Amino acid sequence: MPVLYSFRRCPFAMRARLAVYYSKNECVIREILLSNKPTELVEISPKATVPVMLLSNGLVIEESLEIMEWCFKKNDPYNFMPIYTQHKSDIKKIINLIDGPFKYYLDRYKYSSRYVNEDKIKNRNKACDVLFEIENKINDSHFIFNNKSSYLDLAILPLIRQYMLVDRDWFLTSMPHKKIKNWLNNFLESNALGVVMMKFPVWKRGDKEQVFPLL
Ligand SMILES: N[C@@H](CCC(=O)N[C@@H](CS)C(=O)NCC(=O)O)C(=O)O
Repeated sequence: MPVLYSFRRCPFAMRARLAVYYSKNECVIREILLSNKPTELVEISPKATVPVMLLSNGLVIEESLEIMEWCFKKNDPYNFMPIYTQHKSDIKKIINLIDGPFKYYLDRYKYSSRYVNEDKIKNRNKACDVLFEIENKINDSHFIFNNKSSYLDLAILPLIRQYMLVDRDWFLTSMPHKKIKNWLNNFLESNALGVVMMKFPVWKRGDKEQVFPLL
């Protein structure tokens, strides 16, 4: 079984866990602390960000989007890949908006105390402007492509969820993008989110391996 190094709250690690879940694959999950990374992780991936997936043939995948692709190439019971392949350049553009400018403003909003010269609310509003571009793409079925979750949902909703969590009241009452709210809400209410947010103890060498997902 592949081994997934993960950190529960990390939106990129959530991508990987969602992909394992939606592809009906299985892996061994090793929950880590970013403040105390296990040497086993650093040895296979010196950049040591999570998620990292170690395949049974020894190959190491160090980027969340690549882990997603690996999962769905192996198994794709919900047919995510055909839509992904068909709209690849649009999907990549949206993901780049989220991983680039949106994440930049999100960090300065969420961790405003770490950025002394940055204004929290200004950054919240800038991130909101980025979301406006996505709001316009959501269709009447509350999704971007077709009428069901897609690869794109798994890739970006974990980061939009993080944005919501900084100030849930503001998001629910004053965030202007109504379609984004509905779209996020579908995700928040999904079984998938419950499964991927299950808590596991921090892994250390010698522990019994934990299979993921636990259904
Ligand atoms: N581009 C990477 C980003 C992963 C990332 O930045 N993960 C964060 C946690 S959310 C991390 O591991 N940071 C390293 C650290 O805090 O030491 C991916 O998509 O996998």
